[in-house]
Amino acid sequence: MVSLSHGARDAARAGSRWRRAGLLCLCWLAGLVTGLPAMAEDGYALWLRYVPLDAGRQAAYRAHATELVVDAGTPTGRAIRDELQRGLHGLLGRAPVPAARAGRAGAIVVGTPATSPQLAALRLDLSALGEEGYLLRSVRIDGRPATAVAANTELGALYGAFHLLRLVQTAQPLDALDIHQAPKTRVRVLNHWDNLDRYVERGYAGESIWDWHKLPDWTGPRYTDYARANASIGINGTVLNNVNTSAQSLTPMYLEKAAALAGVFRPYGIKVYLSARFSAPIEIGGLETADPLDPAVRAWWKAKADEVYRIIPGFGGFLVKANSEGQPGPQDYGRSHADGANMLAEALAPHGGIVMWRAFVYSHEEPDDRAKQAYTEFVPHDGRFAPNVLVQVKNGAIDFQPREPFHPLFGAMPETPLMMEFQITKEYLGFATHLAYLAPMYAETLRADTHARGPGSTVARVVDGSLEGHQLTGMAGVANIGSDRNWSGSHFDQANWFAFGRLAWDPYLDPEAIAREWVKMTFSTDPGFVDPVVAMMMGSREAVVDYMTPLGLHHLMGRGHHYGPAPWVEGGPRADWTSVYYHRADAKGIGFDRSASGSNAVAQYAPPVAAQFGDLATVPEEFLLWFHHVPWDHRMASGNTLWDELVLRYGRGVDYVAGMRRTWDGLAGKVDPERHAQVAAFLAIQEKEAQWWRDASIAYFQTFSKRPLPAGEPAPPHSLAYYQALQFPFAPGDGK
Ligand code: GCV
Repeated sequence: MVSLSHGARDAARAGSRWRRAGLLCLCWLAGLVTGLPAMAEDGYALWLRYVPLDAGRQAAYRAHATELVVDAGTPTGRAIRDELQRGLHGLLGRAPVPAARAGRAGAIVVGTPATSPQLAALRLDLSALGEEGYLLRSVRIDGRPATAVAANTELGALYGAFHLLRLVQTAQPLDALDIHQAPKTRVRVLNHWDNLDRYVERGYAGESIWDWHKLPDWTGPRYTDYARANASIGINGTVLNNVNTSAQSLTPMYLEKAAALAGVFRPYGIKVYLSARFSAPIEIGGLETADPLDPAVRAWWKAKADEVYRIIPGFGGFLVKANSEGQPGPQDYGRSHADGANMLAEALAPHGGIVMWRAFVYSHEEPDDRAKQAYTEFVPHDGRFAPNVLVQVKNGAIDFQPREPFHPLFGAMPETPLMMEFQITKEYLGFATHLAYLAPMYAETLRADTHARGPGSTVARVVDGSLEGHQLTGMAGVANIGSDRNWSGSHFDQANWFAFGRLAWDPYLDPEAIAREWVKMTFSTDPGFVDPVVAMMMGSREAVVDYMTPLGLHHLMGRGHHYGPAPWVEGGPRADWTSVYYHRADAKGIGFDRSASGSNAVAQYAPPVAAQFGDLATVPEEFLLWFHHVPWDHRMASGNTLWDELVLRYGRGVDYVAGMRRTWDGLAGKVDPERHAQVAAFLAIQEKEAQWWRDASIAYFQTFSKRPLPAGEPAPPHSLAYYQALQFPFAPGDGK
């Protein structure tokens, strides 16, 4: 390394300061000329950038934003006023004038009939909007055109205000508005897998944003921005701590800290929830047992719930991971999940709180196929859960793989409200550096037909309660948020947070439409940018499936940290934490036989689905190796053998990433250089790692198939031993 003297270093620093200053000036000038913002774009503003529109659009929208009438006498009212002022000022270069009553053409009137006499006088029909819905309507007030943002509650009005801003951000007309919106699920929560030491399990965006040490006295502006971002997409709850939790989170000291966060979030309609450790009565309560049927344990939880509500008014409830991956739970005492959940539900019920009881359970002592265990444990308890319990079910039966068939619990517990758990953080899809837009994956599950009550019994209808008439409904997303300046570890991962919120609000939304909104709000409304970027996003998750786990393969990543390919993982404490358990490759073929001749996991689905998945002739190819052990020479729909198809799919995934790089490189002039550079660098990492996945996987599986690669497919550049020897002791996000 070249070493510099102090003097030389100072001179170099001064030189680089001048260079930086020059660069800033240039950026500023470039901003003036191009209309792009002169400030460095670091992604902090998310999709709430509010940068100036072009002059023509500004003029058109200003006519609809002359005055702002909103009762700012409450914290939520102030949040509405501030957001609209800030947003419209940013977008239009001029904020609407605050007014007590609409008196000019082009006023925006926001509120409820109770807070706004002018809205009340319009006699709008708000009856179908519930507590969180809103109406955006072009109206006339005293003969002058105005825009009404009306709701039954201030929170509904806040959601409506964000919708109005979204319309402007995405260049939609405001002339003839008549938009009714109400969320289709009730509990729309982020699950933070954040520990009290700020380590984030499966987190790839830096340390936790919760600065527990400085709470409750310091609540920095980032918490408000977190609340704004979530409210803008309809998220109304956050579970602050990891499901693998410490009982410390329930001590008064930490409750006070959580209360400070709840205070910041409250005006934005975001409730605070906590993960509760089932053995807390022992660890912080001094009891000798946590048996849910023990009266002293029940009394302890009742007192704890009372205390939590005293400290955190409006608290949402508890999330529980029990008897899963070593966590304590009711089965430690021979009790059921329902016994455990109902004990907590009873403690929370007087306060209106809920329990989100996770169905992510499996045990290495249980020899049955891991994919079957949740169903086996939960279905017998259908109808036994208290009314304020939601059973929280991951989208698939294994664990957030790049592709899984829908979880067989959906449709199988008609008497129990089931909430969806999606993973936003990309534990199994390349961490933060791979560009994978997840809405198509979420939608694929939501649109899947369980056939529980005949055709059309989609997972979305289970989740929104319409299939069985449940009122308590919800969706959880495992957050990808950390203290990185851009929140999510990469610019494109912000899209997954956004899409989760939009789909939790309305599980029937179109992933492409969501992507289009997000790109316009986050980057640019230029169709020359939006169209190629949306197209690239839409295929990006399928590309990950191709280069990591094509044709229904799953769980083939590095042990523990889950980084990179490792289909050779075997041995260790439990078979269901190895790759060989899942792919079962041998001289004959590859895949997990879950048909009637194998584990018969297919039988957990309704008969038409079981028949489709269970038959090699009808199973969709994307789930082929999930459900069947298939000979290497099996003929695929393409006419290729299975082996050739597998190799080609790996390559197809790599090629897609190369294509994304080309697309992105070609967009250099259409996006700020800061974000362009980071995305470009991450795409280069992704291409390198996609190639690694392809090469390592092919090198390994070829030892079983013993077949040549299809013509033109390059051999892996290294030996299998080379890939197997790679170690990543410090890969981020590993469980602790
Ligand atoms: C929070 C997977 C992850 C774990 C996670 C677990 C869960 O196993 O690898 O880190 O633990 O899922 O969802 O509980």
